[in-house]
Amino acid sequence: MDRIIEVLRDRIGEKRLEHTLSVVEESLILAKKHKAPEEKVKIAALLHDFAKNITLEESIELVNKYNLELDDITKTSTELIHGPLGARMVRDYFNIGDQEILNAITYHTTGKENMTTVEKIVFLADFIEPARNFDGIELIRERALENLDEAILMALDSTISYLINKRSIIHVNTVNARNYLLKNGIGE
Ligand code: DGI
Ligand code: FE
Ligand code: FE
Repeated sequence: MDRIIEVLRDRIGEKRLEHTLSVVEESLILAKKHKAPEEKVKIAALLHDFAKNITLEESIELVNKYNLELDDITKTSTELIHGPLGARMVRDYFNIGDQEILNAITYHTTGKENMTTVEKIVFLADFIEPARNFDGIELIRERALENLDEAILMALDSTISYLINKRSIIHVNTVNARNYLLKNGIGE
């Protein structure tokens, strides 16, 4: 853990490390509440923004170096690249092979259809960690303790509204994540 934190401090800087540690803390609260494997959640949360402070140009170089196959929308945005690229990088840096951890990192920004509890928790913890502040966040924080799906739906609605207001492209995974919850009912 200490070694990972030192590598992280070096890569993403002190401020992003603070955010990361808040996400770890938040995700452990959610893991306890929803009976998810705490060690997995912790590792995924700790590494979720590993590829965050990388320029688009350098990100694309790394994507090519790792032969990562990404769709065209993802490749045009550092916001969308850093999840999948980060997952590939931590496989390399820390020899992490657990697919659920890697998926939680890959999809932490957009979400996806049919997420596991670990994936849901990392997605939400990133969204509601204490330093985040936007309209409606308190309600999402409360719901996250009771019903992960409901809280994720609220988070996705908020992100989609934000993206529409900015006239940004909405990634298909973001839409699929939301449609899946609406189609399949709000579970636990
Ligand atoms: O990396 P963080 O800042 O901690 O948080 P994050 O990985 O959730 O990234 C949030 C950013 O990603 C936020 O500015 C909104 C953006 N984003 C989320 N979903 C989509 C998206 N951007 C686009 N273009 N399309 C999406 O579907
Ligand atoms: Fe992120
Ligand atoms: Fe984050």
